[in-house]
Amino acid sequence: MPQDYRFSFGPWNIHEGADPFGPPVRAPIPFHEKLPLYQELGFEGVQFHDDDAVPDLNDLTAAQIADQAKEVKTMLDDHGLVTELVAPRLWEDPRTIDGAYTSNDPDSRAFARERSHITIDIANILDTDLIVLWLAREGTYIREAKDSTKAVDQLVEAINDMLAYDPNIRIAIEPKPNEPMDQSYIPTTGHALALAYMTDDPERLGVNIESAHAILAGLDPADEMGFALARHKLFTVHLNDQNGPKYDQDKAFGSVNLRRAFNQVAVLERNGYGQNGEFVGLDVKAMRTQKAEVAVKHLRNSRATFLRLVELVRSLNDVAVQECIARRDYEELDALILNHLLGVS
Ligand code: 3MF
Ligand code: MG
Repeated sequence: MPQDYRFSFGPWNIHEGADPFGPPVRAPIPFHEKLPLYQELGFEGVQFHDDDAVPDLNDLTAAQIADQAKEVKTMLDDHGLVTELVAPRLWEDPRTIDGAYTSNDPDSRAFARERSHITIDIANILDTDLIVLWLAREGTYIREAKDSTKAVDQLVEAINDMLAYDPNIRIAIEPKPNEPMDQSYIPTTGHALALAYMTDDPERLGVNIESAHAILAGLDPADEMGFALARHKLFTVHLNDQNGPKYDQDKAFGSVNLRRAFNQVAVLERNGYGQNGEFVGLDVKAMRTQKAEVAVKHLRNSRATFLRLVELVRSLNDVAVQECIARRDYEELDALILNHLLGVS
């Protein structure tokens, strides 16, 4: 088994099974009980929302937040885990109902900036320089509600503010075309990277590409990753799978379309992803039907699928592939790939 990849996930990947139409079906597992599961499942990186690390942080003083973050850091050390990233959760507070950085209300925008500073403080204590921005409510339900041009400036200003607040952080934008909004301002990798290059320090900006988000946008996740990798902008990934452009499903990696997963692994592997410390991050949900005692199999399975696909990428007959390409015989190449995935030659 290839062992040269490091894996991560966020504690929200072990969840209670609630969906928009039904309540939780599994008891919540406290954070300290999730931590031992990481190594058991083969993971060493933890992804956090700011309030995964410090719950109810809006009600705490800066000193209290720092104390709690330090406790979490000690817990991680005790379990041999490291923090990969921290993301401000800007979509649940009443003040961010109409968006955070692009809210029409200046008080909401100020709250979002302040909260982002707190996220950065927590990241420093947890010893990571990587901040992820999923711009969840930065968009509209109706086009007339906001000014799309102004929104771009507001997003650039908010990012510049974070870059200035801490000269060491890097920011990975996680694009998603819809949900919870019906239109988001940063729907694709192209939008995210264009925004990155509008900021004061594009070097410190990159993307977090989630397979399902690309599929929701009608795009191929491997090509989205390739676009970012071409300029060393793939700071992290959220691998998962998605059955069509429907609601966000966060299915286990490769579970819908194995070939699409193979191509994501191939583009990562061939571009040296991971060799500069990048993690293979997952953003997967167990099926709601899954009983509590077996509700982490989606993580174990996704990791195992990734590693099996790494082996398949490495064992692909590249000479035969190149011969097909040279002859422009893509039907033969198609068969070659399918047979390789099927384990027949
Ligand atoms: C939503 C997501 C989010 C983000 C997370 C970190 C809950 O579709 O993918 O997961 O990944 O907030 O940015
Ligand atoms: Mg995600």
